[in-house]
Amino acid sequence: MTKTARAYTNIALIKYWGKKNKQLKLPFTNSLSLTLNLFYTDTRATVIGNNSDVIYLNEKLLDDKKSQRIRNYLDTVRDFYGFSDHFQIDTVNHVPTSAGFASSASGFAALAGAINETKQLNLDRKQLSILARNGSGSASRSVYGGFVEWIAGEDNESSFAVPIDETPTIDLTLLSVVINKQSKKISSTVGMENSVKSSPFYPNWVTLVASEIKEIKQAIAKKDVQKIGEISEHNAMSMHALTLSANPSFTYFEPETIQIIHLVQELRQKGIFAYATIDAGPNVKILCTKDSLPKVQTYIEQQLSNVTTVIAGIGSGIQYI
Ligand code: 2P0
Repeated sequence: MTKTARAYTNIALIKYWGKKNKQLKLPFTNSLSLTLNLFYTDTRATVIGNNSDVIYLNEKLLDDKKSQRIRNYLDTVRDFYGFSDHFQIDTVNHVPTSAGFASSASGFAALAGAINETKQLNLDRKQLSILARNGSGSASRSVYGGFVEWIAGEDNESSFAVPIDETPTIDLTLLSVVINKQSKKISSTVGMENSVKSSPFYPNWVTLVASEIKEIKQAIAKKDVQKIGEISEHNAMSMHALTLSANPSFTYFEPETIQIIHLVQELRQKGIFAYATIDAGPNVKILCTKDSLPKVQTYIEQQLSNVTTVIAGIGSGIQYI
């Protein structure tokens, strides 16, 4: 029986925000992430006789509209490797109730792994990262565990993730603070496109990321968690400045997002280790140490009644089970 591919989600400490090539998902800048052990996707691909793909998510058949992005991706993969098979895709997201993470990173990494397994493509992890990137940019990084850098590259073959430290022994834990609110969603794809097109600060972002990537890699090598926290928070806030400075302006922040940013600043003033990072949504992820985690969690839960928190550690790269 063909194996199932398992991939974990990742949180970018230096964000990917903007493509220089939309079709190939080539980013303007490198990005750097930490793979998490909290949220993973299991995916199995079975070759079927049909001339269309059939997609099951969490054991439910997806309709044409919901499965379109995955079916388009499978067309790309067929083109890429020159085979014509169609697949039944069985994919299951394992996530603690509403942990505040998007599923595209773990989802497309697991799907790339499943096709690699079923079609016996024998891809090495660089090729697998390239294949995952074609599904979703951030998926390129979920091929590896621990700290991972996605090299922007210039074309399909030169844009892939590389491991920095797959099993780091470092005192870092992530607290995801989930705001229980349905906010109006601007997808990452659209949000980054609008930022590239219309934020006057976009060229500065490209320059900033180049220097912050260098600095955070030095901090990772030295296990300097404070520096990692400082750079990560600054990079996240700078990414969100690109949405606010787009024309028309938009933001992923909800009132509670700002409240949590303030609480994180208050915690630091009390001498408690806490740094915030935020993706294309209202939830806040807080970098903590072993020592600060319970204090941060208690403080946030005391101050804000309408949020839930979930703890994540460091996760591993793609596995076949
Ligand atoms: C990241 N995000 O580096 C950034 C930070 C969200 C904010 O990668 O268009 O779903 O499929 O390549 O990977 C989310 O964007 O976008 C993302 P596509 P993706 O994690």
